[in-house]
Amino acid sequence: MFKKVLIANRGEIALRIIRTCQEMGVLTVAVYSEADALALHVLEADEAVLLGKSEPSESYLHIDKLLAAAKRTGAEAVHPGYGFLAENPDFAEACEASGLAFIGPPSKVIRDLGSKTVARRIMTSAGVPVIPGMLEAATDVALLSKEADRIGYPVLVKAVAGGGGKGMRVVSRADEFTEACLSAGSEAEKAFGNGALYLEKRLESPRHVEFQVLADQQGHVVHLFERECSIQRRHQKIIEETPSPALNPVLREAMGRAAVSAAQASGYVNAGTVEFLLDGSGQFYFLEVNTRLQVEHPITEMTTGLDLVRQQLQIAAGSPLAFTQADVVPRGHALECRVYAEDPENRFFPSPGLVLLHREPSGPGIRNDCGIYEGFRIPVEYDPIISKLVVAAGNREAAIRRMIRALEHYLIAGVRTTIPFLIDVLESREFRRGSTHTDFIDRHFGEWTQSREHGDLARMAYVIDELASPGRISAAAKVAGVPTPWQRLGGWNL
Ligand code: MV4
Repeated sequence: MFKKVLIANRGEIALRIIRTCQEMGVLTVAVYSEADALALHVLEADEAVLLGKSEPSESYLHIDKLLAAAKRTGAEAVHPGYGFLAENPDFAEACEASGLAFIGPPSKVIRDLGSKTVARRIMTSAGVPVIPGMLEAATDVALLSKEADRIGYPVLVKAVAGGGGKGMRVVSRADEFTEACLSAGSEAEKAFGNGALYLEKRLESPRHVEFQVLADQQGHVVHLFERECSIQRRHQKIIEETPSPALNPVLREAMGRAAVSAAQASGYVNAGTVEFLLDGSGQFYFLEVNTRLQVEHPITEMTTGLDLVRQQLQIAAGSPLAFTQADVVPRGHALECRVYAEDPENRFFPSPGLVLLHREPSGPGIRNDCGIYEGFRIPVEYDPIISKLVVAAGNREAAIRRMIRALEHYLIAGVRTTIPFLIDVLESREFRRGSTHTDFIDRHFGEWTQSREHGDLARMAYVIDELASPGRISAAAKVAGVPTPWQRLGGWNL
């Protein structure tokens, strides 16, 4: 095993990686920008190296500075986390070239799968169903237009270098096609330095279901079942869960096999995620492969009992997987809510700033992956994530109740948070029914304003009570004239 690992990231994911390293007896090197001098990942790592100014380009995205930090501290491996350079093939290649183990797939695999058309060709050859559409990139609008007629409207114009919705346009009619290609192409050129496009048939109101895979250097591949990620807003996931309420055992088996085939066909190594779209008729289609550890990986850890970061380190160090597919038996149900310093009443506008009070929920089946602390100033320069609140319970309904209870007991003052919004979504009839589609938030929560029960006034009453007499929310509920969380839930029998 590596003696020392550099973590090329910040916040909750850097801390998450440090914790596993500590359990494995691996020394850690944190890197940080001027804005993060007092961040938890810096305080918790064995060593920390200042990269430079707060702009990502001067710090967490600066490849040469990261390599120099690894060299200076004698780190043998680099974990990129998610975001920043995690899926940048040039970074992985630079690590490989300087003798550092990149804790992720080989740079060639990142590059192949980063091109959506290359990925679609690989999956087509492997017999993995792909959404009807093009297999070659194009820039010529006349050619693209001919393809659109062949595929049939509505079509989606997508960026070859894209992913996550950037450079993507829905086109319903031929007379809107040219305009959509021009704007998608220039957006893609700006975002990725590559304006090439391709087309897919547009699926209507699909679900997003992704499979976690692990592949070792010896060629073994297993999947760790799925995550349902349909509850999104502008391509930002908000709530994730496993198992997906949309799958039955037969479909799960077929999609799991397809995910393993996808990994094998691309020469995958390390942890990855195969994304699928699922249509109303139960047909699934390959969407893309995320070649990183994902934000939502903890729900898979909760139901499988595996530590994905430990698996990643062992694979990168050359160990074969210590289990087979038959050994992976998921149990119960897990949910993740992304708690952000954002104002859900003002189009989720970032609300960074000083955290005046931070009391985390605890109890059976609760995990909070958090990168901040009371007194920390959430910087304006980065994603304003506070934490990922994760719960596990015996079944979906018990997990939802546990999550609502945990969110009610998560007290934060000083910044606006998404907590009141999350509670309303979890309490909604549509979510309870498991009717999770990619247009769920637009359809049911497009115009959200805080409710009396979960709004800032009720929550602030809890905060005041917590300060006066820690641990007692019920008195505060009385003051605010609202029922306590447990009164509304009506008990939680598991
Ligand atoms: C689609 C689609 C419908 N049909 N492709 C959005 C992000 C990008 N990775 C792919 N996306 C979509 N591709 C076809 N052919 C609908 C979406 C989509 C979506 C996908 C997953 C999760 C949330 C989404 C929200 C809106 C649209």
